[in-house]
Amino acid sequence: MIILYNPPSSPARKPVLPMSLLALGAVLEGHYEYRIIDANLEDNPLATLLRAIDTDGAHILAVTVMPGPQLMHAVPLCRQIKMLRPQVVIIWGGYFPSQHYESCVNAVYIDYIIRGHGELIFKNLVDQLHLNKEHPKTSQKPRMWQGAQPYINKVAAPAPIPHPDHLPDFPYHRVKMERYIRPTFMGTRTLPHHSSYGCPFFCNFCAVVNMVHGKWLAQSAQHVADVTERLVREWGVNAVDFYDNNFFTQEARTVEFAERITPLHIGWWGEGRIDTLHHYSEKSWRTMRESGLRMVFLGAESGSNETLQRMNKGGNASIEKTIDIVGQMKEHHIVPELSFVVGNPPDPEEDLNHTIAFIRRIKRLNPATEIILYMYTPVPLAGELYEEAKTQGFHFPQTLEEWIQPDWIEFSQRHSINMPWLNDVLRRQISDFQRVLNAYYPTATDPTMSALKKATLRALSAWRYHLKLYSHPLELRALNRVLAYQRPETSGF
Ligand code: B12
Ligand code: SF4
Repeated sequence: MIILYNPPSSPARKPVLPMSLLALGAVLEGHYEYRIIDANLEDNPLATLLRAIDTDGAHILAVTVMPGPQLMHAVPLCRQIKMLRPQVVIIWGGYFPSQHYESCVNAVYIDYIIRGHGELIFKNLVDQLHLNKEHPKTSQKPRMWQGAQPYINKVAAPAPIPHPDHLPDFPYHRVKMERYIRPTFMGTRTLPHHSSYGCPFFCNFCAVVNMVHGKWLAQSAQHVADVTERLVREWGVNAVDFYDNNFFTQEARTVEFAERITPLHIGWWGEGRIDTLHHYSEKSWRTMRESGLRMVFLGAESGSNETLQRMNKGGNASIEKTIDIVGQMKEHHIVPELSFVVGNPPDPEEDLNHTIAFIRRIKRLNPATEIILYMYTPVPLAGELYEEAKTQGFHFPQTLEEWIQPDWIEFSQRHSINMPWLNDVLRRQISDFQRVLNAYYPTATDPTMSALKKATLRALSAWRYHLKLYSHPLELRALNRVLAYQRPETSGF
C-alpha cells in the first residue's frame, strides 16, 4: 500500500484540492493499492499515517512538498515516521525538492527525491521497489530518482514533463470532493483544475522556470471542457479556477474551450500573460466573457520597463501593454488581477515608487482592477535579480533544519523578512501603501463586503489616498480590526 500525503498547505489548513497527489494517484490507479491522505482534513495526521502503516500495511510514503507551511510540517513528520517505522520508504517530490534538492542531501529521513513533474518517474520507482530491483537505500543520503537508476550523490535533472493530454484523468473518487468546494468571486461552488504543465517563458524570479525550462504542454480544449463538464455534472460546481501557470498561451485553445463550456453557464478564472492576451482579438475576448470568464490573474510585475527587462519578463512585456489590457478588460467586464513583485534589488526604494505611481494610474483607469503585491523572493535561477541578490549577501539555507526556521518560512511565503537589500522603513512603506489602497479600493473578491462597509472604508481612507500620505495608517489598522477588510484573493494561492 502506498500513501500519497499532502502536508497542511496553509496555517489555517484551508482545504485545496490536492492535484499534485491526484496526478500521482492517476498513474497508480489499477496497478497498486494506494490512499491519499490530506493533512488539511486530518486532526492528527501522524496518528492517521501510523494507522495506515500498521493496519493497512503501507510501505511507501510519498510526500508533496511546497516551500513554506508544507515544508515546515513535512520535515518533523518524516523524521518521526522514519524513527518510528524505519521500514517505510519515504519519497519527496514537488516544488521544494525540485528547486532546493541540495538542502535535502543530508536528510536521513528521506529515501528518494524526484524533481519536476513526476508522475511517470514516480510510477517507475514504485515498480522498481516492488520488483525488488531497487532496494531501499542503505546510505544516509536520499537518492535522486530519474528513472531506471538512482543518482547517488549526483544531481538528477527534473523528470521529462509528461504530456497532460496523455495522462489518465484525476481519480477524484479517491478524495472527499465536497470538502474542497468553496465560494469564490467566480461562483458559490468552485473547484480547481490544472489543464497544462509549464510555461514557455523564463522570468528570473519565477520557480516555474526550474521545473519546466521553457516547456508548455497542454490538454486539448475538448479535454479541458470535458473535465469542466464533469466537475459541473458530478459535483454541481458553478465555477472553475484554472491553476495553470499560463492558461491562455494558445488563443485557439482558449477560444475553443470557451465556446465548448458556454452552455454550462459557469464562472471561471485563469492565469495568463499580459502580452499574450494583448494579442487576443476582440472576438476572442467576447467569446471568453460570454463563456463566463470573470477574472484573470496577470503578472504585471512592475511599473518600470527597465525592471521588467531585468526580470527577464521576456516576450513583449511592457507597462504600456499593462495599461492597454486593463482598459480592454474594463470594456469586457472581466476583472484584471494584477500581481506586482516589489522590493527588487539593487534599488528597491525607487523600484517601489515607480510601481506605486503605476498602480495609481491603473486604478484611475479601471478601479475594479485587483492589485496583489509580492516581495521579491529569489529562486535559484541564473539571472540578473538573483545575481544582484547574491552580491548583496543573500544565500539560501544549506539544510532543511535551517529552511524551517521562522524567518525562512516567512521568506517562502514571500514576506522576505531578512533580505539584505530591504530595510524596515521600506517594508513598512509597502504594507502601509497596501493598507491604504485596499481601504480606498476594497477588493471585489470579498463576499462579506457590504455597500456600507465599502463606503466607510473609502470615506476614511480618501484623504490619505489623495494626498499620498500612506505612512502609519493607525486609524485604518484599527478599522481593520472592526471591519476586517481583506486583500484581494488570489483565487488559489
Ligand atoms: C494550488 C497551489 C497552492 C495551494 C496548495 C496546493 C496543495 N498542495 O494543497 C495553496 C493555495 C494552499 C498554495 C499555497 C502556497 N503556494 Co502555491 N501553488 C499552487 C499552484 C497554483 C498549483 C499547484 C497544483 O496543484 N498544480 C497541479 C499539479 C498537478 O502540479 P504540481 O503541484 O506541480 O505537482 C507535480 C510536480 O510538482 C510533481 N510533484 C508534486 N508533488 C509530488 C510528490 C511526489 C512524491 C512526486 C514524486 C512528485 C510530485 O509531480 C506532480 C505531477 O506532475 C502552483 C502553481 C502551479 N501552477 O503549479 C503554486 C505554487 C506551487 N505555489 C507557490 C507558492 C510560493 C505558494 C505559497 C508559499 C504562497 C504564499 N504566499 O504563501 C503558499 C504556501 C505553500 C505551502 N503550504 O507550503 C509557488 C512555489 C514557488 C517555489 N519557490 O517553489 C508556485 C509555483 C506558484 C508560483 N508560480 O510561484 N499553493
Ligand atoms: S510567465 Fe509567469 S509562469 Fe511563466 S515564467 Fe514568467 S512568471 Fe513564471
